[in-house]
Amino acid sequence: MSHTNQTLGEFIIENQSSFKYTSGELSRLINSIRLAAKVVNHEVNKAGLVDILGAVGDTNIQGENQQKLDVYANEKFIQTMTKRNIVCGIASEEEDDFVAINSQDENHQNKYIVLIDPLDGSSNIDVNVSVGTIFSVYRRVTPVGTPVTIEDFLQKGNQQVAAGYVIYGTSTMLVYTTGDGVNGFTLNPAIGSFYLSHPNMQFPEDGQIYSVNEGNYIHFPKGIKDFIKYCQKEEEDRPYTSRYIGSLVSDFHRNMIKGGIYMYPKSSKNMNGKLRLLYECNPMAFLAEQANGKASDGFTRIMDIEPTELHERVPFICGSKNMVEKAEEFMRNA
Ligand code: P6P
Repeated sequence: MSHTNQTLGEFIIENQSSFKYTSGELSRLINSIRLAAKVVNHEVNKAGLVDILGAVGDTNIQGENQQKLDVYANEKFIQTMTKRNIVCGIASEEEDDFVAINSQDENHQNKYIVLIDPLDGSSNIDVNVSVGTIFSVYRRVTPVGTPVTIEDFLQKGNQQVAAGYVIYGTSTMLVYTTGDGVNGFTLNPAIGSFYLSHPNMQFPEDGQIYSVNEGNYIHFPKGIKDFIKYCQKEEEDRPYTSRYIGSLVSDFHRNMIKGGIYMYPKSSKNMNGKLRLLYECNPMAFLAEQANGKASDGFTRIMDIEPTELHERVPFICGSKNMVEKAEEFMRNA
């Protein structure tokens, strides 16, 4: 099949057999994420009209309760995945504990679990900056036929079977991997279909962009400070360009296309950094590695970190392989 104008649905069908666990359930799961992405996209794009439609907590002109968009996104993703009767449990940044999905699966036969950040960077919505949804998919490890437990969620990132993000930007894209490379699909809002626009996405091995909140510079470890000064030094292909928009999905997406590094290090203010291991760092690390990039906490591969709790945070360095390795070198030698 010609890949020009291939829809996400056609791509899933064409590539179904290449997925080693192929049984169609993962395809149906990706399809449920596709539906939720379109529903959330519609609401995110209306956000600027909230004054007309009613502020959060009010009832809008349709008489609907105006919800915070991250709460809305959380509900929509959980709802669509539940209805497809594929997952046995979901963990979310918006939920204190994991949500066991038993509604249509009273015999606990479903074998996938999903972890999501339903609307990362949602504080940017008020200033019209792109935001994103991040998702991570595993097979359960406890016996099928029993209720899902926390053990199913505390798996290392190297056990992921799929991961991806939706970026609600100048266009809305779904970018994901099932372990066979990274592909990007752009939504045509006129007809509500995603089209393969970025096949086989790859991080350039080198880049000229570094993304970090330099307002925290004085709180960073010495190795990170040394790497930032390296990026700014007038020599060879430097100084690099600093680009940081406070939205992980957007900074990651730009760096994957152009080459670059994103860092959210630990600091004296955030001893483990800010980003969550299970539903931010692991899925972005899976994508990065599948796109010839790299992701670590400065010393350890992100996907090899043993999780201990659902919402734990880790320092995060991710992007073009040579840039991540240079940052790791400064961290080792600090
Ligand atoms: P800071 C958004 O809240 C987020 O989780 C990421 O998307 C973003 O890169 C980071 O936090 C921004 O955090 O502390 O620099 O504002």
